[in-house]
Amino acid sequence: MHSVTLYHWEPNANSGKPMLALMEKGVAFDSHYLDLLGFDQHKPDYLAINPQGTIPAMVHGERVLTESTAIMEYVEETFPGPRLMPDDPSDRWRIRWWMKFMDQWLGPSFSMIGWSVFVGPAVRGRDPAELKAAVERIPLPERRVAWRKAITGEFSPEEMAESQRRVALGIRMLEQELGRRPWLASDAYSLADINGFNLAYALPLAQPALSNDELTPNILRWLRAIYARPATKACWALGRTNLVKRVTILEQPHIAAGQIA
Ligand SMILES: N[C@@H](CCC(=O)N[C@@H](CS)C(=O)NCC(=O)O)C(=O)O
Repeated sequence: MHSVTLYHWEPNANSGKPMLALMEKGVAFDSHYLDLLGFDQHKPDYLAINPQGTIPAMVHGERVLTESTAIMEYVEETFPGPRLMPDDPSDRWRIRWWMKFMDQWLGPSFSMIGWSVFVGPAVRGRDPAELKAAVERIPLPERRVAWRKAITGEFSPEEMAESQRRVALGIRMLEQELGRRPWLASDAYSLADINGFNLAYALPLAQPALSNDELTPNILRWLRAIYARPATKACWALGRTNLVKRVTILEQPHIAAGQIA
């Protein structure tokens, strides 16, 4: 039994951020896997920890922490191990700039596409009455709306087009920024890279027309460098679904434009 327990789903998006930060720092933790597709996050045991019913949450001693990026910063500041935030104020600003951009603007668009192509189809075939009851138990109204749309496939063409526009713009911005330095926001590996990898690890598979070795060589170099890190390998090994197995696309030495993986 460790002093840290992390409640998480797959090493993906918000769950993967504190998972990977803990592993990079070498912090031992009890892993409590919640099956998001089985609605574990809305069950009373977990709501007692995070009443919002969203994942992840971390318990450190008596303290309960939520919000994945804020948890990563807590992990960085609380535990010894390799630094994931540099000292230089302008680097720290750039790291936080990118994390805010990804959390508030780009991430929700990736998420909408992911929910429409993965989460929705994964649960849609279940008993409708059971699904209706599960959705009614969701505490946050906005999450209830997201689940309803994923289940019924009712993301509107306008909102999907806006998400795709943001993803395309976000890819261009990432490619440009990664042409300036080895890592996303500073010369050393940082929380911004952990955040970005969780969003973009399957980019060449999810957006093959926009991201590949020919169009976005800097993004591909960056993703492969993060995937090669022992902490990333250990973290992704905890994945149980096909969603996170998509990371193995990064084992291909060259992903050509138009390649069907
Ligand atoms: N801002 C929160 C968002 C947490 C969140 O919405 N997590 C998603 C998974 S990536 C979730 O719990 N979805 C389950 C649900 O809505 O039922 C964070 O960064 O931790």
